[in-house]
Amino acid sequence: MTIFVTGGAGFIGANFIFHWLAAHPGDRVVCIDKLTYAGNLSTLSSVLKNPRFHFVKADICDRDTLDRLFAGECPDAVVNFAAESHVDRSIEDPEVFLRTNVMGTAALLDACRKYETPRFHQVSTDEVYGDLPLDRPELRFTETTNLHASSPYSASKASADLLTLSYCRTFGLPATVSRCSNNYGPWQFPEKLIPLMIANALQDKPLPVYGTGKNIRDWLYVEDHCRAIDVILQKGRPGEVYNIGGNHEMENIAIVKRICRELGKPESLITYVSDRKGHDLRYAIDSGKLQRELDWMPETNFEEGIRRTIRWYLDNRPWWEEIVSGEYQGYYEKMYGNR
Ligand code: NAD
Ligand code: TDX
Repeated sequence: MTIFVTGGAGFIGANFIFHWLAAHPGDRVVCIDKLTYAGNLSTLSSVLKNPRFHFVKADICDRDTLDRLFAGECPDAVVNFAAESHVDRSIEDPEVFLRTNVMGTAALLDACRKYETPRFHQVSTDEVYGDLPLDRPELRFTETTNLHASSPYSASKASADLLTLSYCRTFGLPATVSRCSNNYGPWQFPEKLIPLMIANALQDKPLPVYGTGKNIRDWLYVEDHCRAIDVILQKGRPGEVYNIGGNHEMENIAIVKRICRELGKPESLITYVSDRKGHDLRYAIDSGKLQRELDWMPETNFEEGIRRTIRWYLDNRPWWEEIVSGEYQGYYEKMYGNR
């Protein structure tokens, strides 16, 4: 079969492409990516010559190009990873989040409708549920928790989820949605917490922790997320939402200290900076439905995953050094210069 993977030059999409090509030796993967600041073709260099892989530089909002691609390839499934994905950027400038995350998803859904694509999967996030208080550890998000987005990013993702489910109900498009907790692992852009702290620590730069550092995230190794999407594509029921989580909650400050310890760097590098606006306190995912119905479990525990991730950033310095020395430097100055 042929599967379209949008946003495959980004962090999770690229890991998903590696997973799919290895796990499904009979399948073709077509990656559609606009190569924004977050997309990096060098990430895909190991598969660019694979005859079962094809890369197309295109914007998911470009309906004419989508029409051509769908007509030419008739995909058996579409997995939509393409998105503006960084909360801090959405606070600076929400518009592109609405364009890509909402209008782009709508364009893909219309193409799937027109070409009767047998399966569409929307990759979403636990952030659509808003946050949980820090003093109620027993609470967790289930698939029936109300949507309560806090940032323009999460509001745009919630809109895309609703659109996807509406196309299933109204037009009978066989679509599923997954909402995952925070991912970490190889190839993550160093604007996100874990790779940013690793890259800064390796350069002996300050480690900027927002607010008190007591905000909690639930961490999942990226390969486990990819396996979850794989089982949802194979066995998930159209019209359903599936939560995906690592069952590993940690305070941000504990993560940063863990990275210092692993790299042998002093905790004196940690610098508390002003908080993110509207900063969500705690995310915690109940992924019982996915475990019960589709027999999925996370396989990589945090200790193993973080060691593997740190090792990867040590072994792949040119990949992230090129990013932190280029255009991204302007972003870093803007976001952290006077914080
Ligand atoms: P990323 O920012 O690393 O990658 C996004 C990719 O999408 C990039 O390659 C970029 O070039 C591409 N893209 C952006 N706009 C595009 C457009 N208009 N047309 C085509 N391509 C476009 O993001 P990520 O962390 O890999 O996240 C992937 C998906 O998973 C997103 O939808 C995100 O909301 C979701 N998600 C991420 C996490 C996480 O922890 N990173 C957790 C849950 C869900
Ligand atoms: O420099 C930093 N200092 C800091 O304290 C950065 C970049 C982050 N943080 C904090 C903010 C959050 O509480 O760390 C936590 C994690 O931040 P991010 O890596 O920006 O992730 P988050 O905002 O939790 O969102 C992520 O998970 C859900 C992804 O970026 C989203 O795409 C996904 O949907």
